[in-house]
Amino acid sequence: MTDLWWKSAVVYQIYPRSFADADGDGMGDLRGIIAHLDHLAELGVDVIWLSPVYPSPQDDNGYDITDYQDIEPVFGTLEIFDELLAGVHARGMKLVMDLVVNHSSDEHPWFVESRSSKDNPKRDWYWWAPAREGFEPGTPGAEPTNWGSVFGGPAWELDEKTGEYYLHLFSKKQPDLNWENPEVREAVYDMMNWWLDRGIDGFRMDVINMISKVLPLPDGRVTAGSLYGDGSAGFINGPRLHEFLQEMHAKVFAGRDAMLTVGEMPGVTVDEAILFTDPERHEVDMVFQFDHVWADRGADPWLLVPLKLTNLKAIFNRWQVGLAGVGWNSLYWNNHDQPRAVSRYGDDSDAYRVASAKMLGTVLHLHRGTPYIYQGEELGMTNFPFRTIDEFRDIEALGQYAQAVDLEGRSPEEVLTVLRARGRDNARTPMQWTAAEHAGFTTGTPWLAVNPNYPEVNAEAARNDPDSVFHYYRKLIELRHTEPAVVDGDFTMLLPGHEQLYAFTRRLGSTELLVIGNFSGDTVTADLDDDWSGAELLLTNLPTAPKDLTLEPWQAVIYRRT
Ligand code: TEU
Repeated sequence: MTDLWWKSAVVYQIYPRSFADADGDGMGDLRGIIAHLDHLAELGVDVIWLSPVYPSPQDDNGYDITDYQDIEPVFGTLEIFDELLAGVHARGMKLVMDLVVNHSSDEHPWFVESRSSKDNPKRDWYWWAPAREGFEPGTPGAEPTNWGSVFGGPAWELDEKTGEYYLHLFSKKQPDLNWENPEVREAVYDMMNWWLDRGIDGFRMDVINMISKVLPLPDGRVTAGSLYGDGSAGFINGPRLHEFLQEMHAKVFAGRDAMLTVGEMPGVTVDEAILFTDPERHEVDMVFQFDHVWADRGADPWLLVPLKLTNLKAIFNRWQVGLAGVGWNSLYWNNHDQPRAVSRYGDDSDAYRVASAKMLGTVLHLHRGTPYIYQGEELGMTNFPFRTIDEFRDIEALGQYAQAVDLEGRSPEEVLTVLRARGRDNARTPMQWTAAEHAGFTTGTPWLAVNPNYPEVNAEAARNDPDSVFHYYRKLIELRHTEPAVVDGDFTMLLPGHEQLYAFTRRLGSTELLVIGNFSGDTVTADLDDDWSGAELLLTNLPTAPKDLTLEPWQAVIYRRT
């Protein structure tokens, strides 16, 4: 069992660029993180996941790496990293690094060599292909497949020098590594071992379900109105993925204790996730699935689909039931790629921001799985009031906007409406520490504007206020550490057809927990078959306990009976 320590753990994600700036250059850094470790220790989290801090031209804020075994100078040095690691361990926490090995930066020496000539020994470390038969390189439609890249434009870039194209599922500065080549895999495993030997406690694996591609690379389906084909069937959950993950496990994790591995897997299904997370198969401990964060997106990417609570509940229920016997869930509302949870799923108005942020935390943390908190979520940080496209910095927002507006003829306003609601920069505005200038994030000019609500929404204010989101999250984390039913209890969804209430039970032996969250601004009564009148109220997010399961707007409750 010790092996599965992460079942009772809570993970906190740091996006280093936006967390805390110690040297005044406007960009977060490792010394900034060191200075705030007590904030995390007080919150009570067990693990810190650090988004990439490796040397990088920062085309995709560090998800484009030029050296896997060093620290980006803007963030610090390896010595400062060791200090950070020691500081984390000294507080009884663990540190998990981001592993970005579906692609590297185009400035990585591996790719520089690979592109230098067709017969370079590293040529085959990346995906190179000639123009489509019958096409001149560089002419429209000459790309080896019709795939679009995630950040807009085609997934292939012509390299003039050798006249061939290279594949990049993300930006053209993020060429895909060729995992078919055993030398690539060995180089990655060596690098992982080097970090683990240095003392880190595991990895969050970026788009790890894209490393195996279907051969030969197939064209994707083109939908009306879009310029490119959807190549996902050619690279999501590819034919050798399980083999690669098992090999990685054998060469890196086998024999190491108390590690945590989580695979980020856009498009993963429940059935596949059972296989990935079955401990007997030695692949990964848990995966990030995307079903709930894709629930407000339809076939047309530039139309917002209103979120229905019944849909959200059906998704979570499917994952809870599916991974009940074998496997394990990771639980998250947001991260550095998603808008702020309270703005998306709650109500970020003055009246309900605090209540709804706490309600969302309650519902998420009481599911079966390992909860992930994204920096600032514990303060109830909100989306940024973006007005124009110039205010965005994210390569995804800018690239998708350019494709949609300049090439596909969408109206700027329709595209901006979606970016305001869903753009990744919502999550990337600086962490709000104090009511001082720039929210205490930096003494310089922040690389991305601070949310104007920082005088009210900040860590200092939250720590001083016993009724803050921060202290409520502290209690939720403590509950996971003290109540075994939160960790191991069976999950049963209640009221699946209710559009306002999210209700479920967790049962372990003779202990039963009832969790209800009101996802609305109305007062609503939960009509349950069961009588919970004698149960103990463990936690609620409002000053008053509900009577007869009648919940105030955005109220959440946890009852316990034995
Ligand atoms: O994200 C993977 C991913 O699927 C994203 O495209 C995400 O779904 C999308 O941006 C949501 O709008 C990972 C990282 O988390 C992300 O920050 C990187 O940009 C991406 O991989 C490439 O490394």
